Amino acid sequence: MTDNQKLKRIIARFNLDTPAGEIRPLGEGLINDTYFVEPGYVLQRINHQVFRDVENLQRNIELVTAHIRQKLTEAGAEDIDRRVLRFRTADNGKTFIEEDGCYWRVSDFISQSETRSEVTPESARHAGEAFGNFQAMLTDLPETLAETIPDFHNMELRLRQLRDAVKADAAGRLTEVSGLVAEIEKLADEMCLAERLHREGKLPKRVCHCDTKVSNMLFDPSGEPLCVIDLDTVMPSFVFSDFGDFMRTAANTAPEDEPDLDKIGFDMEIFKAFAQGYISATRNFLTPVECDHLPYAVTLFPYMQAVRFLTDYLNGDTYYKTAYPEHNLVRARAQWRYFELTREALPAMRRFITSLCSGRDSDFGQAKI
Ligand code: GN1
Ligand code: MG
Repeated sequence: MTDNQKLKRIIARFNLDTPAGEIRPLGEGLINDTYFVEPGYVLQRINHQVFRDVENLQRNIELVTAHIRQKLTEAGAEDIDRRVLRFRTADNGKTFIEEDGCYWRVSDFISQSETRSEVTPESARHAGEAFGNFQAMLTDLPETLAETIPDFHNMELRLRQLRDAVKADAAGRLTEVSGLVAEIEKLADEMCLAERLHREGKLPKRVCHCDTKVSNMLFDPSGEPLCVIDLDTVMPSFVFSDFGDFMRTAANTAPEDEPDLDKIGFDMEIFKAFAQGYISATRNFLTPVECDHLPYAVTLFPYMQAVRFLTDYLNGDTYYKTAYPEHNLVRARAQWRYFELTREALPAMRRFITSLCSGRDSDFGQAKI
């Protein structure tokens, strides 16, 4: 059976309104395999090496999409089917099936939508509002979500994983990267601030998207953000996840795997625009500690991503899809360069966030921790 016949057999198990037609690869995700199915569905193979608890993964996604749909309906939003994902039920009554040891799901393709790899200040402002609203709509989700990858954005864990990889040196690549490892180690304590604040009871976990890169948002052809996609990592985390990870790709003037480090820059205008949109949507629940540390979040995510890419490089590329042998190292170096630039921008970012937050509502800061 060809791959295509297999995909056809899989999609046939889902309840669709219109029969499935041609199937072709879609997107550039580093984890799952995604296909577009004519006339308008998205078929995805869930990487269950990464997401080990598919049952709870889909439960999270069903709860979150239902809650957002309800909120949008209550708010009288237009075009709701283009603003939140809809997953299809299969012949087993669930939103996923297992076939030959792999897990699959189907959602509706959002009509007249496109992904972008770049934003303008205007679309960054809208994206800030969209991700801010995403968090805001989920602040009163009654159910507790599972951590689909436990401690996903825990910097202490990511550093432990790097240290394990250094110790094992499974792919024999340590010598070549020991300089970068030393640079990372110098800042390790400083970058684990969020975990410390959490232990001290000063920083809450909230429902976050946890993978807010630009390419995980759908835009209308006019450039207006429509819908947040790739919901696998929606789980309790610090708000820093969504703010910092978006800036990791959006305010970077180059792709996350840019080999030419001179092309990498930090775009302060994108930062400002996104921050304005984000804070306008979240000011009623953000605490002062969360707000004050948003600039730190912008540095945290390239730092964390450098650590994660480097760890995978040392482990012999077992986690991320790679296009060539040095790919994870190129990614790690690019993230490190970008991290350095975000650190240089810290004073300017702090000034801007302070000016935004000082114009806050009188009840700002009353949120519970
Ligand atoms: C992965 O799913 P995808 O490709 O958008 C990764 C993110 C990283 C990102 C780097 C589950 O995201 O955490 O930030 O690659 N997702 C997982 O591009 O590890
Ligand atoms: Mg993802």
